[in-house]
Parts: sequence; C-alpha cells; structure tokens
Amino acid sequence: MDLLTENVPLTVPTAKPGPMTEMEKFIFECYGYIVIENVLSQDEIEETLEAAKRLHAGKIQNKLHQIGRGFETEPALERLIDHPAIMPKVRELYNDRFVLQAAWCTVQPAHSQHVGWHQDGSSAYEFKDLGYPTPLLQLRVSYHLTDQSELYMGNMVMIPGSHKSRVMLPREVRKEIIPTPIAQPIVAKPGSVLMFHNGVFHSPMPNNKDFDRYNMHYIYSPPWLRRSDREATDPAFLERTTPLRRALMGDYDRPDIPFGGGYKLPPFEDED
Ligand SMILES: O=C(O)CCC(=O)C(=O)O
Repeated sequence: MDLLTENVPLTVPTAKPGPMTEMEKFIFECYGYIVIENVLSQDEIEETLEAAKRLHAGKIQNKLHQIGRGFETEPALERLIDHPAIMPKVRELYNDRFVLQAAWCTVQPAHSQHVGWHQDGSSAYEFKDLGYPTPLLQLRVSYHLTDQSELYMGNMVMIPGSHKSRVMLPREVRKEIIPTPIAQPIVAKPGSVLMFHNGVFHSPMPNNKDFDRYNMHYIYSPPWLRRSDREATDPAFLERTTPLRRALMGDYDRPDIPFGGGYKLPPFEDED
C-alpha cells in the first residue's frame, strides 16, 4: 500500500501569525502542533537562509547536521528569538514563564535522509515519566527556510495527538518514513513555522531534492530547564542584545539559587 497517497491526512492544522486564538489552542491541544503560515517576509527568509548557510559552511556532509547558538553571531537568527508573529503564542502556552533552552540550525543535505521517529526530551530521564499527560517542557518552533511544499523535501512528519498517547510508537517501525497511516508530513512553504509539543512523535522525511533543506528550530522551556545548546550564553552577546532577549537567555545573576528570591518575568513590552 502506498501510505502517502492513499491514507495520509494531508491537510495540515494551520494557524495565523500573532496572538493564539481559542481555536488554535484547541487544535494545538488535540494535535500537539500547529503550522503558522506566512510568518517570514521574503527578505527575512533570504537573510535567515544566508545566515544558516554561513553557519554550516564547510561542515556539510551527507547527513542531517545541527548547530546550536547561531544567534550569538548571526543577527538574522537573533531576530527570530522573539519574532512578533510567534512570541504571543509562546507566551500564551507558557503563561509568560519561559526561556530559550536551545536554538538549533539543521541542514538535511540534498539526497540524504535521517529517518528516526522520536519524542523530544532527554533519554537521561524521559519527559513522559514525569506524569500524564507528558508536560510541555520543550516547545519547538521550527522555521522552514527552504521549500517543503512537496513531499520528500526533508519535511517534518508528525503523528497527531501522539503527545497524549500512553502507548509508545513500536520500536520496530521507528526507521520507517511513514510508520502508520495516521502520520502526517508537513507540507509547507518557506517562511512558515511548525510549532510543536515535545511529546509528539516526529521524524524528518528524506530530502530527494538537489538542494539542501534548512530548518531553524527555537526551543522554549520553563525557566529552570537546563539548556542544551550551551552551558552559558556568550557574555558579549548578553551585553549587546535587548533586555527581553537577555532575559530569555536564562542567565541568572545567581546561578546557584536562581529562583530563591522569586522569579522576575521577562520584560515583555506590555509588562511593567
Ligand atoms: O529535521 C529537522 O530539522 C529536525 C530533526 C529533529 O527531529 C530533532 O532535532 O528533534
């Protein structure tokens, strides 16, 4: 059976840039992800893609590769940390209490694949073992920097609702591109954003095209979760960036007891 043409629900759960509507929240709850269309302008797409390519220059091999903390050196990547089309949704889902836990720039080179179904988190202590339903601890905001509007362009593939499943995806199918008819490839244009819950099972599709696929992932977490792309943020970056971005870096004055005296909300414009 050709699972892709016969059975796969290709209508992606789309959302609009800006504040999260009640309907978008409902869809996020049900599916575990939404796709926000038309987030980046053409200029933003181009400058972000150029930055991503600079980051990976000279390091591309024939496999998926990810590089963290690119925002420290690339202003185009820094600007997306608090992009106005996305920030209201992150704020809504975390009630304003979050940091940037990591920022990964990933490339899936032309004619390569890295199929591997997983949930996000840490194998050191699985998030699913913390309680049911698996809590939201890594909200992944993935900017599509290259075209993924057809299948086999390195698209992300998701299993809707799997963040609420008590039963895990069977291990023996985790290397299959489409392991179940309910898997949904995300067909999306450059400049659109996939936002998803850490508990959703996902995998990249092969990239059969002649060009490399780039995604830029920003991962937002509760303030106390250990960062995964850096031990600490570059002091020079902290010095020159905006107060909001500085707060979202999660570098605290007293790292030994960062929350002992209470938690100061990040300085969002509408918070005084
Ligand atoms: O293909 C990608 O860019 C994302 C890979 C992935 O699933 C992950 O890093 O968890």
